[in-house]
Amino acid sequence: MKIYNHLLNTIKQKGAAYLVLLDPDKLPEEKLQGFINHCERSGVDGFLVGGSLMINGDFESFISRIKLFTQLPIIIFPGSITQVSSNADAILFLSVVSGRNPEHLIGKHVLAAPTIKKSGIEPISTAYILVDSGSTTTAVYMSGSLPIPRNKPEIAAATALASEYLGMKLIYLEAGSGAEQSVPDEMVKAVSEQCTVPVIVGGGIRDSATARKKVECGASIIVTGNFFEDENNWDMIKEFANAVHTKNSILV
Ligand code: 1GP
Repeated sequence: MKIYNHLLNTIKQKGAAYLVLLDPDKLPEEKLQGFINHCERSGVDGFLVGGSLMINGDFESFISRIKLFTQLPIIIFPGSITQVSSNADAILFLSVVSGRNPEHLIGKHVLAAPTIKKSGIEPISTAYILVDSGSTTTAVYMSGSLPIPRNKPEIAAATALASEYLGMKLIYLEAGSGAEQSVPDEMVKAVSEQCTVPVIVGGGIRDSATARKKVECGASIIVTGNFFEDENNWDMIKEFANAVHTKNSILV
């Protein structure tokens, strides 16, 4: 539980943790080192790595390259069962608990578990809750499941609580990468009030004030991906990190 405990400590010390998503299909190889250096200097707490399709290159070498450039935790955020690498530190062992598709609740897990064990990386059991964000996101489409309606925070809260009772260590509220709307504040609040395990919020977060607001509503980990695929935005990573780190923030 090294990485999980590291996340818990970071949350305790900083108020919340800030993770940046690296998608092999969206981040060109030549920009990888520069982006990672930028994130490290700006106070990012770790990287999630994964993608829905993996059209470009191979996952293993992408992870190896990231490892060359950073000491920060590298946590796989798998888009499929092929996204496992011993070069990462941990993997979010995601179950799409918002849906009722058995393949994404347990089926894929049976196939992936032996490979994860062999790789030696730390699996972190995570309840993956897809939330409607105004249009069909890749995550909703690929999982073949319905997201939780935006105006039903009580369903999200009950789903999260059931997941915690089942032993899951993290709750991931996901609006979907590039979502039009982020997870509603009321839903973040309702879920955070029900659960004692950390709540991750991601999808459609494009400004630091929104990131801060999610933390104020109870989120313990904020994830951004899309917004920093544009190099012109890299100077704002620090602003995001400071907004998330409520305990030691010097807001810029
Ligand atoms: C996706 O939550 C992450 O799984 C990040 O979403 O790319 O919209 O920031 P964005």
